[in-house]
Amino acid sequence: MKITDAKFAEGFIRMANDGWEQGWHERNGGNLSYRMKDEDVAEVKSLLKEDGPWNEIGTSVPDLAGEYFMVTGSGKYFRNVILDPENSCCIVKLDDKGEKYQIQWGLVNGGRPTSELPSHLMNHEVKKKASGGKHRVIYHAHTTNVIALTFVLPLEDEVFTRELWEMATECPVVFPSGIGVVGWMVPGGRDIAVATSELMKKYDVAIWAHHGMFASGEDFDLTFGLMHTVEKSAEILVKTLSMSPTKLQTITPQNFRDLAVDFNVELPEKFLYEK
Ligand code: 2HA
Ligand code: ZN
Repeated sequence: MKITDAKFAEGFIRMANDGWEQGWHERNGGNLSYRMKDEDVAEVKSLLKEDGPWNEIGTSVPDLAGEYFMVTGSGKYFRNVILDPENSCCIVKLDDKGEKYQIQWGLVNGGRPTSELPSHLMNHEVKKKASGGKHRVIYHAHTTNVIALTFVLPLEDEVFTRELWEMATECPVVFPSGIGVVGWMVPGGRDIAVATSELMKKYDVAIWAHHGMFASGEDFDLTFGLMHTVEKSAEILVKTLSMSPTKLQTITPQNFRDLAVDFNVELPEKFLYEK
């Protein structure tokens, strides 16, 4: 058996390729991580190497101590994941303090896990707690239309959530808790990881102004679907704004309240302001 034959690895590779095909991963843009289940680890354990060096994560995630993650590599291209997964991805184990990682598989030509490892792991730590252990996937993509909107909309959670909810009826059902927004920050470090993971306590989606998006979910389908839904809604908004700065009609706050009842979702009133 090869690691890439394991169901979780197949799902990981397929999702990376789906993102590439959407056009969200120019060059080495974007990154993906999966918090492995005990049964995933058991399935591939005999193929993992436990003698590699331990490296600093750059932040501390004690609630993830000892856990295993499949992640894309720093500087690696999403378009190559499906062709050469062993060179583009890795499996890392965290130490018993949640401060260091060891590469146990992959990155066969050298390299490190994604430059956004601090953000991925801090988001995993927050979402693991908030979801009672259910969330396992963190996905960062350079979604074109969402990025475009960060140049013209106020960088406020309320505005992005409401505008994106309005552009497609399914949106409030797919992301009822809303979307958080981080103003422009230097990527790759602990500060942006802290800011993003704060938002992830409340939301499953965080936008990085002029950069891209983070999404969190229980599995590959739900997390990719979430990213796809938000970006599709942003595309409709970009098209609408390109035709006209004003809408002739839209989904109203009362429409959202009615939808919430029938679809059994809770839509926070802070997003249903009068304009
Ligand atoms: O290049 O997307 O945010 C990977 C990235 C950094
Ligand atoms: Zn990025």
